[in-house]
Amino acid sequence: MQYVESFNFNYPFLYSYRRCPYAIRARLALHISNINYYIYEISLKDKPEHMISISPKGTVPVLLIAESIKMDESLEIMLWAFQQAQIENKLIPKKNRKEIFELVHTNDSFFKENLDLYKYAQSDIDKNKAFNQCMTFIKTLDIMIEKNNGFILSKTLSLADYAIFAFIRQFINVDQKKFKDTNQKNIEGWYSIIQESSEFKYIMRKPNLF
Ligand SMILES: N[C@@H](CCC(=O)N[C@@H](CS)C(=O)NCC(=O)O)C(=O)O
Repeated sequence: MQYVESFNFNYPFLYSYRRCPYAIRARLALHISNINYYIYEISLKDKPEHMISISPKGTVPVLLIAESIKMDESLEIMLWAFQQAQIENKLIPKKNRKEIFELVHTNDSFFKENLDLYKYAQSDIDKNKAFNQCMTFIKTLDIMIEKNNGFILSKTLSLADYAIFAFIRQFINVDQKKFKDTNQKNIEGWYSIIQESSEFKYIMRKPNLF
């Protein structure tokens, strides 16, 4: 997969924001599905009029396909990409489907809400409370990774790993030492495998370096 150098409706067009965890999961899915696409890095403070006109809720990622089909939910983009590459059965095995979507839902609701509380807490009490709430989800993942020998649901990556990773990354980066002190060895190993992967490095390249 490559980022397309200049705008061209022959390729899907992605409005993105480099550090946004939703945009990261969409870019990871497009990348591992070998889809070439044009990427437009937005400023959250000055969103393109065209993006708002096609998706008034104003969030990224937004993927446009062939001028007319729009997807403005990161999970929808992931599923579309996996279907194009015919890798849905590998990344969303039937036997784990329910569990995968339940975990991603917990990530996107409970974990994300507490992550925001943790990031923006006004007092140490609030910060610690939110941290501990986040840790309940992290500990669940840690146990699953240990049980499944490497990734959340099996020995290989699934949609759950790709969809959840960037949120855990944000959590760890709020205070790396505080996280390290909790000694979640399995999550640490899982995190470094994805963080160090060529796929993740590629999709995190700064747009002006493409
Ligand atoms: N449910 C959406 C959520 C996307 C989302 O909230 N993205 C954030 C950036 S991380 C955003 O664009 N926020 C709009 C803003 O900050 O103005 C998805 O999964 O794509």
